[in-house]
Amino acid sequence: MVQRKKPVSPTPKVLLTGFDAFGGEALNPSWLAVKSLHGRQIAGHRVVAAQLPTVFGQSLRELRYLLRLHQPTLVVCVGQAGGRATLSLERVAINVDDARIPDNAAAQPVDTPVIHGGPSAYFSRLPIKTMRLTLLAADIPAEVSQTAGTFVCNHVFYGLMHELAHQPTLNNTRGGFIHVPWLPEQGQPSMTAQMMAQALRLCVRVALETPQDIAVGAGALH
Ligand code: PCA
Repeated sequence: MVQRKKPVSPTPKVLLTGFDAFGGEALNPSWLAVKSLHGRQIAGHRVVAAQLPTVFGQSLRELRYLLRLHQPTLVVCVGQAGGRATLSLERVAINVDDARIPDNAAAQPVDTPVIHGGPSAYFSRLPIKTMRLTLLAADIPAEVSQTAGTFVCNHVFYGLMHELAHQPTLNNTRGGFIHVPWLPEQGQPSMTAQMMAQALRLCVRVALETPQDIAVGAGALH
């Protein structure tokens, strides 16, 4: 009798993205942090890390390509928020591009929608309250943020959530956005690269293992 091999189902994937340096800075901690997790296994999933350009439009085209290519079960896009002291678990993406500085292709859109005809906003699909409590319990400063700004990070966050809402193959994919502070060498306030990587690892695990977020106030103590 011919022995048929059982089809091997591929390891499910987590897609993490970071950005290239922008605004005249030499590096972007979001990329360094996600890159350090590339290839790791977390809760039975394999992490794929990719860099997006800090460019309106192009960043979203590359993200859409990555989503089609990897069909991840979880997507966490990460960006730098210089001046913030804690890890920011973003709650909401808005349908506005309004750039304070030019992007890396010298574009500076003002008051334009990310997606014409799209809803005003999307909420994160990540369990941000559970993530925050988990991070605080690990002595990592973290907060729920009510705005991801109106630059390329919000643009990518909004585009991600729009894609998850409209692509039937991504209907069950969870996704959202996290901002990280500067690294110590960029300025203050800051967080070390090691702490950022640990924080993202914990966030990925929580997102994979927490089907339903807990309803606690954004300022609740752990
Ligand atoms: N931070 C910028 C864009 C790229 C990044 O890392 C932002 O917060 O929009």
